Amino acid sequence: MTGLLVRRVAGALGAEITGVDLAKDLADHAVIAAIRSALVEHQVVFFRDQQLTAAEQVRFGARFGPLNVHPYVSGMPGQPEVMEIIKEPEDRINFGGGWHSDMSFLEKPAIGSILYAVEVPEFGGDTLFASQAAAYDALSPGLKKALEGLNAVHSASREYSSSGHSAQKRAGMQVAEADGYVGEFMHPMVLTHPESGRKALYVNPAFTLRIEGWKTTESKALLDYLFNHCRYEGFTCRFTWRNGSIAFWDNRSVWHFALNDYSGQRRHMRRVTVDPPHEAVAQDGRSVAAAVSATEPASDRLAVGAARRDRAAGPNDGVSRPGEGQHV
Ligand SMILES: O=C(O)CCC(=O)C(=O)O
Ligand SMILES: [Fe+2]
Repeated sequence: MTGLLVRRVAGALGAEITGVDLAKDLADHAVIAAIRSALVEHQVVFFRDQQLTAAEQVRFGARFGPLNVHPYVSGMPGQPEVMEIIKEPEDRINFGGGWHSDMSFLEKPAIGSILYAVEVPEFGGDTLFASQAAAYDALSPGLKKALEGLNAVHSASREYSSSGHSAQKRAGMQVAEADGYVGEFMHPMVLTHPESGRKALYVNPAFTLRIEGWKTTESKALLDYLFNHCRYEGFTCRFTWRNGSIAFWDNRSVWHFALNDYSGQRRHMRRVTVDPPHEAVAQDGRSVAAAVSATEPASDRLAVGAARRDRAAGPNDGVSRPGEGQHV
């Protein structure tokens, strides 16, 4: 037992975790394993009343994998992996104000994002999350089959262009415009989660440009259908921030959307972003499968498996019922 309590907040995704102080050095792998396991199961997990310095947030994030340095958004001085997401009262456009999954425009997209609320507006500024695993599950067997094996092309070119939302000038943030060719990367339209085995749709309106090998018009028709399907209210949950709240989401199966309904007020968040494990490269240059990141002790992985087995076998049958949390 780790003392953690995991309580679901909505039908499709989302759980709040209590009983942990994330500012502590969680050298206790069982706690990290339990958080990782809750994240895999619930796709986004929330924490309240935390007090984290940027360095403590980095230490916590690094327990889940190497941290990403954003190619366009400047990090904090001396801490490039910490992004400050700030909307000043005079700013009109917020950051992340459309459905997306973070960093799908990279060759190796980030697996998780950990967002900490430093200062929230008096009202508004909630974040919406949508389960792309639930969106996939709800498709017909016919469309699921049709999507199998299809790849989509993702790029930062639209969103970070001079007219794109992400690259708009904001008083409190430095965001570079994608200049010239920024790369296009293909990802499967259906991702199988490496830890849960669950399938999820992996396309998003911000960064997915087209379906590989399809005409633009064909591509647009299917992507528009999917984008509309994927944001169905029944696949979502909504998080109302307080100072000290944290959301940790799995970009492989979750879209999110930062609401921009607090004009004239300030909102200040801090994010660290978890990359997939770096691939170890053997002496002959081939990549070594099942690479374990430098920041993730091998025992973490074993502990995750063990935590899952314990849950399945223990007095808790793993099924949470309304009003009941799961002690893990
Ligand atoms: O500010 C938010 O609620 C989310 C912004 C966003 O898209 C992100 O941090 O990835
Ligand atoms: Fe985002």
